[in-house]
Amino acid sequence: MTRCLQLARMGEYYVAPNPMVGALLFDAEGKIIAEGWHEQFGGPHAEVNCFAHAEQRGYRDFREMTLVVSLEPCNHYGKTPPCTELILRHRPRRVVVGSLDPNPLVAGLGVARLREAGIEVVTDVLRDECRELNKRFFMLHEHHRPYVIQKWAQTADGFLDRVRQSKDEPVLRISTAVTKRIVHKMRAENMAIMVGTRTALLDNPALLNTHWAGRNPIRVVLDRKHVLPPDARIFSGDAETIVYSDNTEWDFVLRDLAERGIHSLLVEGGATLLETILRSGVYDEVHVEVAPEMTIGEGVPAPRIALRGMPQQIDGRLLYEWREEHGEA
Ligand code: AOF
Ligand code: ZN
Repeated sequence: MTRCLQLARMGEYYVAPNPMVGALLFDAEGKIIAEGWHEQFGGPHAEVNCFAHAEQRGYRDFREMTLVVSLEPCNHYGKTPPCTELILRHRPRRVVVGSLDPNPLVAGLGVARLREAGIEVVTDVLRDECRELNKRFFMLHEHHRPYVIQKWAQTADGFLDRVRQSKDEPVLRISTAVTKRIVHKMRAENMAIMVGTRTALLDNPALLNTHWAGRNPIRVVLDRKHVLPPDARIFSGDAETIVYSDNTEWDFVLRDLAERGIHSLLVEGGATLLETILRSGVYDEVHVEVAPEMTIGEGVPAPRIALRGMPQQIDGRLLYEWREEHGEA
């Protein structure tokens, strides 16, 4: 199963909102004879690629074999046919499953189908690790909202930026070239990225992922008063943009994003939006970058929250990152 988790990760950045899934087959002697993973959204599932790999290598008889897969095999017609049917055609002796699939179209039905057909099924092997790998996918299906990560950078004296009146005054650069890359990695890891009105106006960010593998995130912006100009960079044609103006309540935004199938949201500011979400209590992680030698005396205060845990030190910056366990409305 540890190997399946490694295989699953090969699909990172390319499968969302589907889960990352890895599969392998081992023979009666316990030797791994084939591996596969879910490589791309809409593409074949891990099990399909695994059996295809085995067949490529000349294997035709799977009756003494064990199939290991990090997520319960699906039993529904989605973009691809049910993996349970493929498994029943090949009839391995045993199927070992990491975690059950929270997707209501699958949940428990895949395992039940295999058992009814007389295949031995073992479940919950490294279940916690399998759930952790797909924490975003599980959040969407179990809590009907995206997994939320709040992220900001602040000076040593606790400011996000200088106070600026127009976008002609440049934003304060706190991140370095290296930590900027880490931010783009986070943009690649999450399906959507969100900012408030002032940030969209004053910073005029494009919010794309140009420095890491994978896709651009879907951009989400609040614009209650319809003040964002159509030529704001957030509306550039490079990625989709969702604007909330009539209803900008956090609960509503989360529910709406979930209905659109968005399983993860990175909130990049500004101060008002970050504070609102921190106060709501409905978020999952916080990532804060501190420039330990930069002080500006006055400016836009960073959220007043005690930084937790041991920071990583990267390129002269301190990176704090912690998890919230409550996260529920
Ligand atoms: C698996 N193995 O590798 C994946 C699974 O639209 P489809 O056909 O791609 O189905 C997507 C759903 O199938 C997804 O939400 C999840 O429940 C399951 N994904 N299942 O057995 C895989 N990617
Ligand atoms: Zn499947």
